[in-house]
Amino acid sequence: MRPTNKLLLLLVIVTAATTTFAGDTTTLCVAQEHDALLAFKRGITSDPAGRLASWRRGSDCCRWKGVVCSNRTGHVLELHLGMDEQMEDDQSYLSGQISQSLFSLEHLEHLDLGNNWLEFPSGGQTPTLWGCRKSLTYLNLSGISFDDGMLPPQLGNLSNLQYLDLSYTLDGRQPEDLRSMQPTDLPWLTRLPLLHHLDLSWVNLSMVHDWPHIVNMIPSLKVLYLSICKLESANQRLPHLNLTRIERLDLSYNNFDHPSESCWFWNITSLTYLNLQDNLLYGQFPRTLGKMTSLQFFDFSFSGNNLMAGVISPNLMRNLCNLEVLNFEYGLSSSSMTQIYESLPRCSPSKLRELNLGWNNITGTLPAGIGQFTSFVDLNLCNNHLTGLVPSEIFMLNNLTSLCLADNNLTGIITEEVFSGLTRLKYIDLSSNQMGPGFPPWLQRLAGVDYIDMEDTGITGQFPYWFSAAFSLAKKLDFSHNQINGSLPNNMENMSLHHLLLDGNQITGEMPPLPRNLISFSISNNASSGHIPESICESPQLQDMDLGSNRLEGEFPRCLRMRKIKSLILSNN
Ligand SMILES: *[C@@H]1O[C@H](CO)[C@@H](O)[C@H](O)[C@H]1NC(C)=O
Ligand SMILES: *[C@@H]1O[C@H](CO)[C@@H](O)[C@H](O)[C@H]1NC(C)=O
Ligand SMILES: *[C@@H]1O[C@H](CO)[C@@H](O)[C@H](O)[C@H]1NC(C)=O
Ligand SMILES: *[C@@H]1O[C@H](CO)[C@@H](O)[C@H](O)[C@H]1NC(C)=O
Ligand SMILES: *[C@@H]1O[C@H](CO)[C@@H](O)[C@H](O)[C@H]1NC(C)=O
Ligand SMILES: *[C@@H]1O[C@H](CO)[C@@H](O)[C@H](O)[C@H]1NC(C)=O
Ligand SMILES: *[C@@H]1O[C@H](CO)[C@@H](O)[C@H](O)[C@H]1NC(C)=O
Ligand SMILES: *[C@@H]1O[C@H](CO)[C@@H](O)[C@H](O)[C@H]1NC(C)=O
Ligand SMILES: *[C@@H]1O[C@H](CO)[C@@H](O)[C@H](O)[C@H]1NC(C)=O
Ligand SMILES: *[C@@H]1O[C@H](CO)[C@@H](O)[C@H](O)[C@H]1NC(C)=O
Ligand SMILES: *[C@@H]1O[C@H](CO)[C@@H](O)[C@H](O)[C@H]1NC(C)=O
Ligand SMILES: CC(=O)N[C@H]1CO[C@H](CO)[C@@H](O)[C@@H]1O
Repeated sequence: MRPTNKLLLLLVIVTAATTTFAGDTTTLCVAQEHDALLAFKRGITSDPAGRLASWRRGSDCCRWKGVVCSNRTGHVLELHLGMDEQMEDDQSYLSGQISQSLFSLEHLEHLDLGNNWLEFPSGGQTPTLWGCRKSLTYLNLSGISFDDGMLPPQLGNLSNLQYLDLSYTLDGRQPEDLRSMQPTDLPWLTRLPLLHHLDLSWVNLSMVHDWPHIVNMIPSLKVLYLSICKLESANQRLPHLNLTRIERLDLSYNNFDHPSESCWFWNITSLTYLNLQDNLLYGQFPRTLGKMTSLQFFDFSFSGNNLMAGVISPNLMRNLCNLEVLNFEYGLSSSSMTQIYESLPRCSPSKLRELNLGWNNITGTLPAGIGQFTSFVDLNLCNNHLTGLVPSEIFMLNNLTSLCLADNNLTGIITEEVFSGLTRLKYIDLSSNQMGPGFPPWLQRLAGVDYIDMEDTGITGQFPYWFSAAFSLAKKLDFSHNQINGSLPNNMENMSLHHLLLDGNQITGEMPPLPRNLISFSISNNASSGHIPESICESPQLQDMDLGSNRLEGEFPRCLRMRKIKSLILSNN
């Protein structure tokens, strides 16, 4: 070979590997990859936000938006084209077909196309020989549609994959006939030995009966999201559990309809997150739940069928010292407060922030010991059959921001002791209990609360003199359906209130100036009298006002400033 030829050959190789583009000496974009990316761009039929505007022929593709190259070799390593939550407006979706060219990028490690309106090449066109099959570690196709209604088994060739997000890919978009002909099959998943994050949420897996066996053959899994997958059961028997590293398991919104005790996953002590919301599981929880000491989040809400839901055995969760969130809303068969209370974690310090026991027909009284759960931020006991007095220890919950005791048969709060607590409370709902007669004096101590719901709590008598001052910072007050009489306080105008609800009381007298920032005000079914005052024009934000069924007379004042009004009820009967 003559020297000149050799030189020529060398030149060709150099050109192919590191072609640089005119005018820029620091760029490294590889020509083939530049072309592959442009081929992808050609498949995009709509890009209203111009997210690919910088992708121009002849320019350095390493500087294109969303493209990350290796500083050393100039190869494209990452493509960030997913829609993250900040961008979530209809204008920024890419739509079109995903070009096969993308999969020829041999060094691509990270491919994120999540949440765009893109279609994956269908059927025979699905690339088999993925150029990136050795390099890809992260693949996000969330929300992409697979035309033929099937996850391509070729994905099993991506042997270095660690993150795989295929959520919402088969979101009911499969044509009916294909759906029944080609049930989504999963064995290819077991060819991904490094996978630790798998999200198949909202993929119809109703035909994949052996799903626990398949996932059990991916021992590397740390995160498994199978929410809304139409899974029929979770009571398969696994001879041996390989998932010893799994931390997060989301099986919410499936159709498990068997005793919860028979589920296969209770032995996994590495779990920190377990979501079983919205299934039909029922019966006793197994003792092994009590050994899941890493658990931080457990959601069993909206479980069970009409007859049976979860049953907590005594002391069950006592040692779950890492629990932060426990949600049993609509999830327990009628049980007693004592029984549940006894089974809560007893740890020092306690980490339990959120306890939701709403809508469970729980009977009994609130134990004084509740005051030791000083870590509570959100406590929900709404819609149960609790009776008796709320113990004064509730005021020891200094971190509490939200408290719901609505719709029980509670008869008041013990407040003899001096207390300084509930300083962070923002939301309190005591509606449909018996908190009267008389305005409960402890309400004065809820100075920082935004939302106070005291509807239907048996309050009688007049508004106390401290009303406006005590609630000066509140945004919403609901005192409707009580027996409050006398006239409205006449020093309300500087209150911060946005919503004031006083329907169905026995309020009399003329209407004083209202809080200036009011958005909604209702005082229907009372006995307010006189003219509607001009001062109402000083609340320019008013949108909804119900003054119906009172004894008001005259015309509504002509307000130039009240432009936002949407609904105004004045009828007197
Ligand atoms: C490439 O270099 C830039 C700036 O010099 C640096 O911020 C970036 O992290 C480097 N990227 C890689 C993949 O090394
Ligand atoms: C995939 O992309 C979606 C949308 O941007 C995002 O919400 C999700 O967290 C991503 N998945 C992974 C595993 O990073
Ligand atoms: C990729 O996967 C498909 C389907 O599983 C298979 O037929 C094909 O041989 C695989 N190709 C390579 C290169 O592994
Ligand atoms: C889920 O798949 C099954 C079996 O292919 C089918 O009968 C069912 O209609 C599908 N459900 C939805 C909501 O697509
Ligand atoms: C996982 O456990 C099963 C038994 O359930 C066993 O047959 C299989 O070989 C294990 N797989 C891996 C990858 O460890
Ligand atoms: C779970 O643990 C129990 C008791 O330790 C044992 O009998 C059962 O076989 C275990 N199940 C699995 C799937 O490992
Ligand atoms: C609570 O009781 C009502 C009426 O008895 C019943 O309809 C409802 O299903 C019960 N709820 C739970 C969670 O058991
Ligand atoms: C209360 O909240 C603060 C800050 O959020 C936290 O540092 C503190 O540990 C909490 N107290 C308890 C008893 O959990
Ligand atoms: C409260 O008690 C009354 C009478 O004892 C009963 O009729 C009602 O159903 C109870 N309400 C709740 C929410 O438990
Ligand atoms: C208001 O109600 C209280 C308690 O029911 C009653 O004692 C008082 O006489 C009533 N006052 C008026 C003005 O109706
Ligand atoms: C409301 O604020 C204004 C201006 O600061 C003040 O003049 C007025 O006295 C206040 N009204 C009441 C009832 O505190
Ligand atoms: C004085 C008066 O008319 N009060 C009525 C206010 O509304 C409640 C509830 O509808 C009625 O019971 C009162 O009679």
